[in-house]
Amino acid sequence: MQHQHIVDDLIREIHTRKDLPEGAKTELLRNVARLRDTRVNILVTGATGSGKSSTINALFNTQKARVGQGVDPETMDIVRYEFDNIVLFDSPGLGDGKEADLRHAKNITAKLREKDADGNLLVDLVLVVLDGSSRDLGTSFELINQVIIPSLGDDKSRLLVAINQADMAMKGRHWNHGENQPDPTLAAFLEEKVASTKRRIREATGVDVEPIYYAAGYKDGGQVQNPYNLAKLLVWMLRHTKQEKRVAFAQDINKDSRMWQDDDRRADYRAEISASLVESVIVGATLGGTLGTTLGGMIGGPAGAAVGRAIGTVVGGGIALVRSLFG
Ligand SMILES: Nc1nc2c(ncn2[C@@H]2O[C@H](COP(=O)(O)OP(=O)(O)OP(=O)(O)O)[C@@H](O)[C@H]2O)c(=O)[nH]1
Ligand SMILES: [Mg+2]
Repeated sequence: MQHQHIVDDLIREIHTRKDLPEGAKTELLRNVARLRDTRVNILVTGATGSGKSSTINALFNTQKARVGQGVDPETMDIVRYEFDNIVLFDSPGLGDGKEADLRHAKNITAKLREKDADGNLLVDLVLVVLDGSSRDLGTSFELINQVIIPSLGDDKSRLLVAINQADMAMKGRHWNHGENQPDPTLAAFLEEKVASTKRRIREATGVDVEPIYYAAGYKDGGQVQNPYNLAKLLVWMLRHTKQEKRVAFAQDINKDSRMWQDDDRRADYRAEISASLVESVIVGATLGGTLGTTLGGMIGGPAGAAVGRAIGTVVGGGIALVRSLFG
């Protein structure tokens, strides 16, 4: 399928710059072209009905998801969605009966231990979606504490735990539909859910996670509820992804601004997303700041500073869409 890639915008932008020396242009173009191949692999798991599909649809540009959709050959239960730069594995959690649970646990363990062609762990991030409307999250803690955490290896930072359906946590009460946010009673209830989730994982495994709550939202006939705290979820996902790989999100995230509007306002999540994506592109374009010969020779002097500024503007222009979405 032919469609616009942010790398194409960047390349066009670099070509039109008059203030960049030819050598620098060549080098930037070569580095930027490589960004097209950046892959971030995300495993999404959680109980049936927790909202895995809704979360995927809200976060990403789902018309593309259908294109690459297929069943993972090794694991019949894990559905694979391929976007341009993000690859998603959608796996059932536990709670489907003893036999199915064993199979799911095996599949998840294998996926988390899988290595890519370079010998690195394939899965960059595992997002566990908890159903915030459920009073008994025991099965999800079993999944996290007994299946996922033991399969992560030494680096536990791949794990992200998020409580979905925040709007339904008190059976739909205390949700302010006009403002699309919880009222103070529900917010306090959700905070307690976050704290107890953190506690239950730490007590069982010694691992510290920073859970968040959000709502993926829904469309139900004429009824539409936009997501809540989805930008916060994306911030958390970006923080858990290696900086040089974050650029993958710039290409594939949902470009509908309504998805990113409503959140708890405890931080400027959209500004962080924008800065994080721009930074990631700059790091990629300049090869992690180490730079190649041409650019490297210029950095340090006044010419280097000018090139540095130019790169900033090139990237800013090249991912204008991201900046217009997130400010
Ligand atoms: N009110 C509300 N409903 C939600 C939210 N997220 C998902 N839902 C609803 O919850 C139901 C299940 O959502 P899915 O996204 O299909 O859940 P899933 O985890 O993919 O489920 P399986 O694929 O069956 O394992 C659907 O009816 C969604 O519309 C939310 O944030 N708020
Ligand atoms: Mg689903």
